[in-house]
Amino acid sequence: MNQQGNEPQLSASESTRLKEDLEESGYAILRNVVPKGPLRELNDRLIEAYESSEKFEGGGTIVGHLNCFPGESARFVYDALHDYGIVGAVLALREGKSNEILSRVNWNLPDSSAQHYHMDSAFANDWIICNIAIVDVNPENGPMDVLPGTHREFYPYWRFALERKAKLSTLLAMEQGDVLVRTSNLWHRGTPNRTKAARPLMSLTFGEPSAREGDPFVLNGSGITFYPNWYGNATRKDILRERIEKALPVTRSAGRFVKSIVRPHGYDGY
Ligand SMILES: O=C(O)CCC(=O)C(=O)O
Ligand SMILES: [Fe+2]
Repeated sequence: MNQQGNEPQLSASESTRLKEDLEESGYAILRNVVPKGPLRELNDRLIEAYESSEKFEGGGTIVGHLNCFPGESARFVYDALHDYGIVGAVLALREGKSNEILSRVNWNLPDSSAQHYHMDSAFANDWIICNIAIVDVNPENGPMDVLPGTHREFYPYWRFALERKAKLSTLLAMEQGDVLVRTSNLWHRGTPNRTKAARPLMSLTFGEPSAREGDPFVLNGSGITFYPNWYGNATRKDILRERIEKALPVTRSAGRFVKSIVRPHGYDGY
């Protein structure tokens, strides 16, 4: 991607608000950035691709959260963020750091469960995520739940739990075309989708370590590919684990709690 030269910029007031909100809360929402018509078409394409894709067992299908590379069909979203000045603002915030881009969609299936709260990164190696609402996101179809301010210091899981950080729970309603800009150090989770339609939420990440140089919209071919979110699906054990955690989410939190004490990872994410 061409990230050099004079990028379009946000207005001075939007730029100040973005910086302040990111610092204070760990996220900011910019409204009505991406045009709705092309987003509707993108959603239609995603639905079509999902219906015709080969289904796998486990790999997030039990808890109801999948990932997807949207390929070429999502390039216009990057262009809209670029033209609005969001790309320029993110690059300015990350001056001197790596800014390779990854483009994905979080595909929250009907009847999904809540994810566990997590950060997307290791604390010391943060990046920026722009989440774009491909459809309206409301309390029914699985809004993202964020815990404002939790990006400011590192919480090992035992502290996260004992200090009851989950009380900060804030469900982010978004309209189609809105953009959530957040730091990867902000604790958050996906929530249950109680509707009959999947809820797609796009993400463009800047500086994620697994991102490779080159065009993020031709990654894995330029088509649409669905793949597992967190849970593996290589073995029966992976699938069993996902079933158990769906039925009894406390098994995961208890495991994380103990692990964060006996085997602290320092600044690791998840
Ligand atoms: O789909 C969402 O709302 C959030 C998903 C997420 O945070 C993740 O998979 O890391
Ligand atoms: Fe996440």
